[in-house]
Amino acid sequence: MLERLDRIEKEATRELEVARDDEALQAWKVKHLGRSAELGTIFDGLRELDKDERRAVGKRVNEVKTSLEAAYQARLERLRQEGLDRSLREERLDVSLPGRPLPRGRLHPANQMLRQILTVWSEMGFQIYRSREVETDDYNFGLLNMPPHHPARDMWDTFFTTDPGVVLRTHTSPGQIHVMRERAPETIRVVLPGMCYRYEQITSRAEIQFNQVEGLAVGRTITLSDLKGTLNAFARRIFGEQVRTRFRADHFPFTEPSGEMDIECFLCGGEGCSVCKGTGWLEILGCGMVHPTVLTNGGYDPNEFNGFAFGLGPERVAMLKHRIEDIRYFWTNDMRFLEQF
Ligand code: FA5
Repeated sequence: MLERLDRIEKEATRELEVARDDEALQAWKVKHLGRSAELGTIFDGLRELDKDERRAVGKRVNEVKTSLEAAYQARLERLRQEGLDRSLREERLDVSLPGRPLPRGRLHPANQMLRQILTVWSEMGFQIYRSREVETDDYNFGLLNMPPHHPARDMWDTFFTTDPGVVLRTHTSPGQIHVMRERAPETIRVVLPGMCYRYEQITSRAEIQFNQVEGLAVGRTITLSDLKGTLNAFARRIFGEQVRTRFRADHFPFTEPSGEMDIECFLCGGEGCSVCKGTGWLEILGCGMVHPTVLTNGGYDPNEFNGFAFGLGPERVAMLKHRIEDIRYFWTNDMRFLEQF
């Protein structure tokens, strides 16, 4: 019996040495130290032995069991240590490596410009007012002094919808009527930003979708000088104190008199180049004194009230400020362009 115990100890020890993972170790434990292990059977059979033999074998069974348990613990510890060493060796972490940069989203350059422009106007006391992008024909044209079939409607190539009388706004000017009808007879000082749509030939300076910022001031003593002074103050805040501007007479049915404001060309410094088509100036906005008919349509008595209005293109302003040569970059989603802002 004692030899059998020696054999069990020897075999179990040998098997333990080749157990290389948790699974094998577990199987070994069940086989040699579990309920139906050979060692247990000997233990159960002790009572059938005579007294002296029972003492000797019992002692030896306990010794073997204790030694196997100790060997199991040692092996378990060793395997854990080996696993730890291996993972430290193979999955080594270089804490001095620079981290991987997480790409951060940012504002689109058109929105950055729009926000900058709106900040300037709000600092100058203009309230920001939102207005709809889908308009009725009446708001986009009729109430702005362009009744049906008026030839001036052709100044804007319009996207019509399948609903008769509903269009995508071609400019932010219909917002003037919304504000006036909401505020009359109070005085007004607002800007209305937003997207406009025109069925136009796309070129380096014209898109079919672009932002505008409309401005409207209504009061009792507003003059053309107020309009010019306000727009010049705006230009200085956006382009710097040195900026040169000029006003040209123009025609819009909803203002009288009407004009356009140009900024001196950034590329040639006013000498004339391909960007400014040789003129030395770049147009950024249309403006004028609000037409009496428009004031009336907005709910104001033109004998008592007057006002000025303007509509500027933020993308055109951004092109000037950042020397962007082609407006199409704004909406082609080219990351090489967008990441520069
Ligand atoms: C108008 O849209 C008038 N509603 C502006 C106005 C408002 C005049 C109030 C008087 C009183 P115009 O079509 O010129 O005018 O456009 C105004 C500005 O929008 C232009 O100066 C330009 O900066 C911008 N803009 C016009 N068309 C485009 C286009 N296709 N792509 C990009 N920007 C444009």
